[in-house]
Amino acid sequence: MTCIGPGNVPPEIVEKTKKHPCYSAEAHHKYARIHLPVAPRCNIQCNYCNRKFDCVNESRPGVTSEILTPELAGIKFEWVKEQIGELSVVGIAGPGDALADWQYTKETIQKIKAANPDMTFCLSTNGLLLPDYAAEIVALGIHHVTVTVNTLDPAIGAKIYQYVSYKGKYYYAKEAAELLLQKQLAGIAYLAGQGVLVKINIVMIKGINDTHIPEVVKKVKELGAFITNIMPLISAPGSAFEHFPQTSMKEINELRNRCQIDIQQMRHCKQCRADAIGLLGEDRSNEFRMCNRQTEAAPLPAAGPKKGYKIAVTSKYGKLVDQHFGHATEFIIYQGNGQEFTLVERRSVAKFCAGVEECGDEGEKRDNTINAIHDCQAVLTMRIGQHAKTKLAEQGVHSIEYCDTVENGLRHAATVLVEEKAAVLKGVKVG
Ligand code: CLF
Ligand code: SF4
Repeated sequence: MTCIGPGNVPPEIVEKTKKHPCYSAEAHHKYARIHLPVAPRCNIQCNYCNRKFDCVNESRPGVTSEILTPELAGIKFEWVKEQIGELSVVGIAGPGDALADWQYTKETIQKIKAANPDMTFCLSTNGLLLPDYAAEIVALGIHHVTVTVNTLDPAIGAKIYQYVSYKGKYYYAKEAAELLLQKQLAGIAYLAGQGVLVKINIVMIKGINDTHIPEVVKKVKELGAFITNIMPLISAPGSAFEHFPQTSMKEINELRNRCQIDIQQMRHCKQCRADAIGLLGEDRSNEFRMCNRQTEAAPLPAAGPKKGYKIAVTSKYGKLVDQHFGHATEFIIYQGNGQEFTLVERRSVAKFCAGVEECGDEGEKRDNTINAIHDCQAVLTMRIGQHAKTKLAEQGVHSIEYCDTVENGLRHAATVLVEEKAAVLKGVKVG
């Protein structure tokens, strides 16, 4: 096998990199990226992370993101592409780990790439699952991958990582750090050897890994990494490192200068959100919240059964279907014939999902939530975990994921129910 290293990058990847705002300092004023938050789960626990917030390895803590299905991500991408002409990169940066939710990450990229082959695709990961998915990453045509490597020393790693969860087993202390490191190094070497431009993020944590970072830089260079991005620690509120001192930019820059002799240094990282949009220094994610999208009225469905449909909706303020099933503290119950609906009731429930990574977990609260809507034909929600979906289906309740106005959502749900009924009459299974 011919190895492709940073010195002999194929010309088409060089061209793409010139338009990548993170990989090229010149590009960051001219080209925009969109992060699509389709990967909520994570398989490790960093001590500077609190899962209520985005992944700190690639994004700023303290801001939660909307979470999208691959389908909604595709819709969002098209919307943003129409508005931002300089959009050149689609990145998956959590809010958890892009590979912990590889199926969603992959589906999102496949979908968008099929219609936009010139777009550059990018992902960021803690690296634990890299050896498992690196071949698929290469096959998918992803040429830019970021891996966060904070240490080469398992004793230091034991201070940074609370646990690592791999193939159903939890690892702790040095054993966890050793496993993570082994996977990171193998994955980086493989990707670099396949011509992928690997960026290494390193979180500088004073008193933990700061003096050791030059060794990390040398090692990843040896493995074929393209660039390193030494970032200041910004601990998430509620994390184990919450009260650790924040590293100053002076200290970061001194370290970058020291490491520059080994490998090029990224100096313009904005530690952006997992749903960031636009130029690096000019986040426009607020303009592009899915639930602010102006949409046309959905087509009227055929009239439903005489006694009508009962549909439970999860919504933050009652206007939009903008809440995750597990985050709902009440269901708004609508009843109608499919063409007209009336709000008939509000049912309170206990929220069962404490953080994005726990969605779909077992729990008494979730069962109570499911029982609360057992008499409805459908639940209309922004997103729902597979387990809850299955449990609802056992009770005859359809889970319909949607993100738009409640009015359009009810029409959409009625259409789905009508089609489902027609399909059942024909003996066809829908979905
Ligand atoms: Fe996003 Fe990361 Fe790709 Fe860039 S961000 S997945 S490489 S497209 Fe960029 Fe943002 Fe810094 Fe990341 S400024 S946090 S380095
Ligand atoms: Fe949090 Fe990211 Fe670390 Fe996972 S990899 S624990 S999401 S900082």
